[in-house]
Amino acid sequence: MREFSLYAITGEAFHPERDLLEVMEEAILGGVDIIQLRDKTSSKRDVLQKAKALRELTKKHDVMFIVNDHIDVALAVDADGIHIGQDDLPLADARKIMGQDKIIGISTHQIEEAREAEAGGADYIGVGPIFHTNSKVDVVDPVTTNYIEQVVAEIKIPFVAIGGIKLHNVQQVIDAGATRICMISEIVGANDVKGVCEQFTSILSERVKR
Ligand code: 3NM
Repeated sequence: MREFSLYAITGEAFHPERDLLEVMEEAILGGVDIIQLRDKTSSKRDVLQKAKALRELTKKHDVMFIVNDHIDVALAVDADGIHIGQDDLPLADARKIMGQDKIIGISTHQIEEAREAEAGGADYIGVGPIFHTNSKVDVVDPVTTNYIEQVVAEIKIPFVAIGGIKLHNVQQVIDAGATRICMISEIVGANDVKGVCEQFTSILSERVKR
C-alpha cells in the first residue's frame, strides 16, 4: 500500500451540525492521507451513499479510501480497501473476496493478534486503544504505549496507533515508535478541522526528519 501517516475515521456524532463531506474535505486539506468511512448505525443503503460520495472526494484529492466492515460497499464503490475488527469476517475470507490488490487493515489489541494479522497477509494493523476512548463501544481497556513498543520490536507490516490520541498526548505515541496515527474525535470533532490536521501533520513530519 502507499505510504501514509495521518489517518482520519469518520464520526458524524462528533459534528451533528456539519456535513460529512465538508468535514472530511477539511481534514484532507489539512494533510490527512487516508480516510475510513465508519458507520455502525446507518442502513446499508445510507452507508453506500456516503461511501460513493467519499470515494469521489478522495479520488479528487488523491488520498486513500477505506470502508469499515462493509465489504460489499467497499467493492461497489471501488474503495482502496477495508478495515475489519477481530469479530468481523476472518482475514482469509476477506482476502478471497477483496482480491490481492486491495488493502485489508485489521484492528489488534494484543501482540498475538498482531502476529496473526501479519502472518495472514494483512496490509496494515490498528494498534490500540492506546488511551481511553469514548468513540468505540465495547472497546477493550487501554493497551498503553507498551503495546506500540511490542509491535515496533516484532511486527514488520505498517501499523497505525489509535484510541484516545489527542494533540496533547501524541508525543507519547511518537516517542513509543509510532509513525502513523489514526483518530476520530480529535479530528472530526474539532472546531478547526483543517488547523488540527495541519498541527498533526507538522508534528509527524518533524519526527520523520529527526
Ligand atoms: N478503534 P478516538 S479505538 C475506532 O483500539 C477505534 O481498535 C480502536 O476514536 C481500537 O480517536 C477507536 O476518538 C476509536 O479515540 C478511536
